Amino acid sequence: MFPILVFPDPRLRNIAKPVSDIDGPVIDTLDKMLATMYQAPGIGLAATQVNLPQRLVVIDLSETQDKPLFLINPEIIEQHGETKTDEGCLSVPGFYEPVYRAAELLVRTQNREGETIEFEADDLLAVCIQHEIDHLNGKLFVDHISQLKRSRIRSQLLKRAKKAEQKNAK
Ligand code: QAP
Ligand code: CO
Repeated sequence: MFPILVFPDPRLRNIAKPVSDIDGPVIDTLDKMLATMYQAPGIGLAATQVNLPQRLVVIDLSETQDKPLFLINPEIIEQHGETKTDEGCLSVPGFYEPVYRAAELLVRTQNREGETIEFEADDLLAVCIQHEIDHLNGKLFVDHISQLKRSRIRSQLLKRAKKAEQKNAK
């Protein structure tokens, strides 16, 4: 399992680099990311969140944690409409805020087998893909909400981190 970075950790601002070879080490990273996400539990995790600046995403929207999607170098090539969803993030634990996103996407990505595929996404999957690609670009859902809400979330998470640190020092 990987430790997950928490906002406002500056490493969440790293821009991830394209993955050139989909080989054993990349598959191992994807599997470890999936285990980290399932354990949390969450529905989406980008490599940036575990301090790996590579363009890798895992998503599983199923309740049974048995329908994983692996996205390598994902790109949105078309987007349509608008939708508003309450979003959360494993890197912003305990906070949920509404975010506007495109409602429908055409996505191009490589899969675990290294094939380039295209597919359409809507509903929660479309929202999740936009949220995860944001991570690869150093962006967080809190960048889409008001500055006031973002700064409140930042102070609360810093306060929580300091309390945890004090506890660990005892
Ligand atoms: C991104 O988020 C997402 O605050 C994935 O205490 C979320 O898996 C896309 C989580 C919503 C679209 C809609 C959050 C777990 C998990 C928390 C997640 C928490 C524990 C978030
Ligand atoms: Co997130």
